[in-house]
Amino acid sequence: MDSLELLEFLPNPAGNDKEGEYFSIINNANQNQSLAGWRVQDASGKAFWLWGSMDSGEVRQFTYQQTKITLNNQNETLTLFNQSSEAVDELSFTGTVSEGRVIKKNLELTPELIQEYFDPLALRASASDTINPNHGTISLWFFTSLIFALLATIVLKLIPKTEAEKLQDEYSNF
Ligand SMILES: [Ca+2]
Repeated sequence: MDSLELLEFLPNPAGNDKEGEYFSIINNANQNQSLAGWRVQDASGKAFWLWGSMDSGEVRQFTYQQTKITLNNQNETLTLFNQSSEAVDELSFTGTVSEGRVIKKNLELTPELIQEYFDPLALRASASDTINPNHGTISLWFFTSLIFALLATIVLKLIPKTEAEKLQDEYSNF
């Protein structure tokens, strides 16, 4: 089983993109993993070959200074290939990413969800100079909204029907 995974990347850092862009990789195996022959490729096909090895649980960050891979602020995909050139992991986003937003997998965002939530959030962040982009807060806001929506759905289903609604149901059967 392949043990390395793309953990996150920052395509649009505050300030100079070339100084702040990075992606990071985690070794999820319970043992040391050699990186020889592994590579990360961006949407344009530019590759960065990894080297050395990573301990179990270790996270390693690769900056633009090392990789020379320019991460797109729009529609970027990073793919991790193992030593057999098999694509073992992928991390991507569509649309325009707001400044400071870290792309991660843990919210399991589908392309549809990203389009629905990502672009409005980008607009919201750029609409006011006083807003300091904070991806942690935005993620929390997003997550809280999801939980409230879920709870609301559950509660509505649990509320017993009133007599009026029952009559209405019977009436609609005729
Ligand atoms: Ca960029």
